Amino acid sequence: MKNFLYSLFLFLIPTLIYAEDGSKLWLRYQPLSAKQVKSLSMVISSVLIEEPGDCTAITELQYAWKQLTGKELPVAASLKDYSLVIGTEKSKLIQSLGLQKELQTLGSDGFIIRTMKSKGNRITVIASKGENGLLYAVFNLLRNIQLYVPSSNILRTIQLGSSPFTFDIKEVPSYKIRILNHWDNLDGTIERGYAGHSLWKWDELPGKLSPRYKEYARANASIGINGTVLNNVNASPEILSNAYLQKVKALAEVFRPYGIHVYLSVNFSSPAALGGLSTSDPLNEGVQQWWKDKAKEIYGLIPDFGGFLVKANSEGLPGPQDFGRTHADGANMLADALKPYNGIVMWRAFVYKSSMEDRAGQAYNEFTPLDGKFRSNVILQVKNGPIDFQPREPFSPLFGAMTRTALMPEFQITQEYLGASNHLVYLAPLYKECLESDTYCSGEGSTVAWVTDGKLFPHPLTAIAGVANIGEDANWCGHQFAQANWYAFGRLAWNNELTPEVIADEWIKQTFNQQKEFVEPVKEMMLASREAAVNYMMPLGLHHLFAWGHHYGPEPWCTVPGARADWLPSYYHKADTLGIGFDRTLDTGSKAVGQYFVPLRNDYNKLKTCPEQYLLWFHHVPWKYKMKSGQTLWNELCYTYDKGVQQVRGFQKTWDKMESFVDAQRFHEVQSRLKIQSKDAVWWKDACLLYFQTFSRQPIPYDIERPVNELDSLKKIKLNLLHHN
Ligand code: BDP
Repeated sequence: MKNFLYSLFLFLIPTLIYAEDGSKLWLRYQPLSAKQVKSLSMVISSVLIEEPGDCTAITELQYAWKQLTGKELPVAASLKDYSLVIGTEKSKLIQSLGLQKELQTLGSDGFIIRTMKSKGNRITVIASKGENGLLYAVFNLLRNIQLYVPSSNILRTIQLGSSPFTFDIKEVPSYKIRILNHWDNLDGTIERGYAGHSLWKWDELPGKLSPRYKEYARANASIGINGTVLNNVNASPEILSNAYLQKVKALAEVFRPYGIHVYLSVNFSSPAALGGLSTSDPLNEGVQQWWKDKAKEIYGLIPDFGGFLVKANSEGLPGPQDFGRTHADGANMLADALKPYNGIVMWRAFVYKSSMEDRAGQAYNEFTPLDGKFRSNVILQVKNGPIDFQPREPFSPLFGAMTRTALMPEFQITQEYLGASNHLVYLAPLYKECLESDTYCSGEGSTVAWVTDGKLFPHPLTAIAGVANIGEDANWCGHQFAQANWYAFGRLAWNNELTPEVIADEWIKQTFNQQKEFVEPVKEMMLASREAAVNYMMPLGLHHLFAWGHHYGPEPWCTVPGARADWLPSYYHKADTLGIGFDRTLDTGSKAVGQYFVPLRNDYNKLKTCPEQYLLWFHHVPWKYKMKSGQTLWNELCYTYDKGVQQVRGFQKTWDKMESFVDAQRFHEVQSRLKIQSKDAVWWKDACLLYFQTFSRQPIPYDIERPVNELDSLKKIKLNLLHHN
């Protein structure tokens, strides 16, 4: 009997330990070993709280400490050896440590974590100007403890710390506003959302508060996100009704202790649609007054409300041009209404008309003439590329082109064009590729990061946005690895110099485990995954080959009677018997290449100097054109698609080997999605190659895997995903 119970116990242990569904994200705080707890106590053994009242930073610290060490950190009444001292510049003790001057340089969110001596005691100080800085510091400290204590037994010298057991960290975020954009509709659906319904339970609010609201705020604060736009950019005027504002207020109250400001997407015709006015013309006084009254109402309810996000005159939405006014007229009117309360307007540059003009060049042509015409509390929100969140795009030429206007990058975290929540695609390399791109607007080194974070042009506003991939699924993001994209966006918004490697390393260790045999191969898989997706979907600069109605699978042949040309793949690939690709060159093409600064303009313009990853973005290239590899374009295309397929097979092999390192649920979830990804990669490869082969009239090189599908049957696939194009 005893033996039986013992084996039952052994059998149950793994299930008990391993019952994980991903809901804790990267905030799992796995217990440290006794040895590690001991070594940690040689650095921090009590906390001296120099912050009056409720302080979220302290609550978070105590919660995590208990998870990590099994007990709370004793609160000290006075300074002792190994005290952790936490306080803002208002604290007498912090002032007495001589940190005040330094704190002035850190802005409201920056912080210091420093080991120092005070009155003979060796202490670690966490100091900042305001409470938010303390929160970010605590999360930083906790991250460092998790990342470094387990591997070294003693706390590694962190950053500038000169001897073991010391901290010397000083951080100031790259962007002042680090914001998520939720494309959540008021009916609970999410545009391009792949993790279930919206987190926001509008029907239950404001009376009932889901516990997940607070969890959401914690997760965001832990990676430095400090703003959230709650509703879809395709905004319903209803969001500004008093009934909805009461609901927004309830959410804002949950988020406030975590330093998260709430913003709303607004519909430009709200004065008419909601207010009953006869017009929404931004130069009409009644309209201006309506927005001023609305701003007053909002700030009366939510004093720290952040401002508005606006999609106007884009994809059928109303905007100032409906009244013969400019984007600047529209944005400035809203900015004036928000100004008395320090609110801002994020005005989207994602604007293109159904016209003969190359879509890639339209936003630039629309906005650059308006440079210098926007109020100081307006910031233009620009998607990373000139088209629309494709697997790979060159950076938008608007970056660097508007030196007198604040510009913020918009990235997509949700995988609209990257396999939704079925494909494992780690997006930090995509974000980083854009941020590191040199615009050359002020000579070499004028990267998108520097153009937008205030280093090059000192705008009062700096911001960065990510379209959220969060829904009500237990694991928040649909795919366990999609959590890494939320994490990576936050970390890069905080520090745009971090590398995808470092971020992946942090995420894996906190989300799964620290074992090298697990961390290294999984990291390698993540780092290769974005390029793999480009390879099996749209290599060599191809873009927008997606199926009509949803953006999941391939449909390069797609035709829809009466559809806008620029919503069809053939507009982008332009395949014919001569070659493939969009000619955007100066002499024979759309001239969009001329929107880039020299030397990019020249490099992109010439076939020989155009980077091959953008080749078919800028050029219509003959099938037999010789690539750098020596292969013809057609063969290179085939090899690259095949490479993408093989890479995903490789990810499957990597992951299958990891079974013993991961809890069963998360292991199987990822495993089954990799199977789908593998099949989808073949689907993409076969669809694109078999279709383009009807133009190239060349064989698929015989040394690669043969197609397993018939073009005719691929053409019949219709997925039942309801979305407009
Ligand atoms: C496209 C999406 C569409 C969005 C639009 C936007 O397909 O659902 O409304 O972008 O960003 O990527 O406004």
